[in-house]
Amino acid sequence: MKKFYITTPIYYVNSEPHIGSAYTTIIGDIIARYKRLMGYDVFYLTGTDEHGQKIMQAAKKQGKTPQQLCDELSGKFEQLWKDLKITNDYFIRTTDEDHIKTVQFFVSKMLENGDIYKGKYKGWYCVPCETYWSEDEIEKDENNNPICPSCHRPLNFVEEENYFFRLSKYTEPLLKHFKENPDFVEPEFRKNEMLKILEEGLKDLSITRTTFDWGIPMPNDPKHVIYVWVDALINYISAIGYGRDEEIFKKWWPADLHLIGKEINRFHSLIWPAMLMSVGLPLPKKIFAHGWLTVNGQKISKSLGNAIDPREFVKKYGNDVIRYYLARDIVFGKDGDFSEENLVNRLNSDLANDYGNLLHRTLAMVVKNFDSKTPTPSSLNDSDKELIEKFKNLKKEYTEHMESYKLTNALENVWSYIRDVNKYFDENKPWVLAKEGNKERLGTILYNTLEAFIKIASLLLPFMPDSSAEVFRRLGQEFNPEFVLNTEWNSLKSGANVIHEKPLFQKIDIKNIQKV
Ligand code: ME8
Repeated sequence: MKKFYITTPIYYVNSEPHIGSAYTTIIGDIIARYKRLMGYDVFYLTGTDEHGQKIMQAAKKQGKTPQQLCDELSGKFEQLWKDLKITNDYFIRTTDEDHIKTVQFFVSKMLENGDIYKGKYKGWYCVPCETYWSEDEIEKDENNNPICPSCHRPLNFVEEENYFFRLSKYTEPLLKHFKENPDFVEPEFRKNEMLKILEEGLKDLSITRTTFDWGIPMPNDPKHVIYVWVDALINYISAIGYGRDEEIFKKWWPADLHLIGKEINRFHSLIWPAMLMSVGLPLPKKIFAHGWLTVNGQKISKSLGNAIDPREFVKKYGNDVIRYYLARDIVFGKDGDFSEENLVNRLNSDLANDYGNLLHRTLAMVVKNFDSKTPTPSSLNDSDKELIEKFKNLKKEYTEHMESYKLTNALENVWSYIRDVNKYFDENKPWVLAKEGNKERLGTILYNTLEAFIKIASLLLPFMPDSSAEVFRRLGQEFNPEFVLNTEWNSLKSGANVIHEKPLFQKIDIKNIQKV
């Protein structure tokens, strides 16, 4: 069986999860479910990043110990993913005993390989980003104070004796890897940003701190704690048993896809691969850096009060609607705006109108004319054959787009087909055939429409698992991956009992909604 190992970033537990963290985790879930549908053995990993100065400061502010804060918030992330029906196979916490040991094991190997040396760090540090910045990288605010070039918040000056990783040594090997593996980092414009940094040459990286202690002790010198990013990146291999269970580790590593936001690309595409080269491990196959969401045009931030809890949306619209909207409206890879109004428009036009309504009409006719039993098709005419042919094209286009993570395009393909099925239904006028008593032709049209639905619901299963399950139930079918793996037009059993209930999706009048 082919394997697929996919990861999300592990989220900081200094604040509650919001729609941004949910975005990556939902997209990861769509890809994981798609791969399972295609017959892969999938391992989907997510978790929480719990060490470092940022968490320590957040705990202090709330009068808690860092461990208390981590336990509380990590639990909230884990619960949210359950509520959102995320199918992660494991949830890693960097305060797990196994992870701590693995990080020390990994860093010991880097030490043994001569890639770590002691030096003095003098420079800038951004606590919210947990990132070091050199003098030539920083920006200044209107009062000439240094600010972070990534998050634009004030920087701290750090002067400490630290251990350094010889990152500079890996500039050339990384350049070679990028050239030999042109799809290593996607999208292409993000890869080019990384190539630019590589071409300028990497600088050695400070990988320990001594001025606080909320971290994993350096194995050879426990006064130092390991830099939170080094600790965090190792999660991708500690979760699958690196240094503990060779068999499991070999089964899953290298990762097939690290899914991340664009702001942490440098860590994943340059520092992490260099760390892996240092200990002699293969590199992940792909890093995909997606864009950032704004909410109604504004940056997501606690101070703006728009760090919305995804649960509120799910309560109001349902899980599938949020998933569909995020994958359909936010072009994967680009920045995008989360707007409740656009979400309602998608719900009304794509889901209620194009998709749910046709199923509703078809099932009503099966109930009325065939005693709620799936009819038996008879000979096919040109319009039937065209519908079948179009499905074969859809399957091909959908798969190509899903394999290259063009999720928006894959959904556009499915909706173009849904509109074709609507057209097929309307042009064949089954209501006229019913009136004329032409059961043979009527049965064929209804069968073909339902068969199209079982295939559409299967292709939509990764995006909208609940409504797809509902379509199978209403068509009296147990889900079977063959519905889509096989392009033959005979998935539906004639005579199966169908169920006609309220439409799958209810339209909402945007004027009447109280915005979340
Ligand atoms: O960076 N739009 O954790 P983090 C889209 N612990 N995605 C967003 C987003 C937004 N507005 N806001 C957050 C860290 N994200 C580190 C990672 S990995 C070894 C360590 C998503 O809690 C996006 O995936 O700040 C981004 O990369 C991630 O959350 C950052 O989460």
